[in-house]
Amino acid sequence: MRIINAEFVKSMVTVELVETVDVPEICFIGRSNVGKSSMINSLVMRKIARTSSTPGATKLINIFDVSCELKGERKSVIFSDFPGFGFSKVSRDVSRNWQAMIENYILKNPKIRTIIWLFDIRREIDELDRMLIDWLFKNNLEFCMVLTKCDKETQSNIAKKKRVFKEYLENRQVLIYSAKTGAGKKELLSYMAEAIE
Ligand SMILES: Nc1nc2c(ncn2[C@@H]2O[C@H](COP(=O)(O)OP(=O)(O)O)[C@@H](O)[C@H]2O)c(=O)[nH]1
Ligand SMILES: [Mg+2]
Repeated sequence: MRIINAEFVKSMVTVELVETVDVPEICFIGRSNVGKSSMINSLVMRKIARTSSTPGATKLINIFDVSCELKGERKSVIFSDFPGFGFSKVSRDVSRNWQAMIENYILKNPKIRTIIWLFDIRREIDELDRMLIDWLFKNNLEFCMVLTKCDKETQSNIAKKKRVFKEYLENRQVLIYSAKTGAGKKELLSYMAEAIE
């Protein structure tokens, strides 16, 4: 899959769904500051998503229309950049709202082909992550864990962490990514191509 162009469409608060018919969608979720916006920018090779070193900056779902070439054909895909969850400064209520928002949005949107779950490679899985994993499994949602900022780890640590997380996720695929070096981009694009085919 090759990305040709990408445009920002809109920001949404909640249940309002993207009205475009028959366009497959890929969601990007994960903690604040994990690198969601940076990943989108690096995938589309344009600065369309706002990045920030201040955690919790994105409070809306940002929708991008991405056009790509897949097996010689031009296709449209929606990328949706979700607000981060689990930031310690947000109150319990905000966390609950976030949960209600993604639950609503994801469960009511049949066009979603997969969820890219970004996870900072330097972190460990905590209770909030476990809740997310349970929710993904319980609802039979297609997802892929992507270990971000892998430029911050040694090759041997990367391999070790990939193995541990993979085992934890009942042998699902775990990918790595660096928006800084482009590591893992090819593999992530192939995974996404498979998901939208
Ligand atoms: N070293 C490194 N830093 C990154 C990477 N991706 C994002 N960052 C940094 O992490 C911070 C948060 O990134 P951002 O994309 O805004 O995260 P978001 O809140 O998940 O959208 C920014 O300071 C980025 O420059 C990466 O792959 N490697
Ligand atoms: Mg962001």
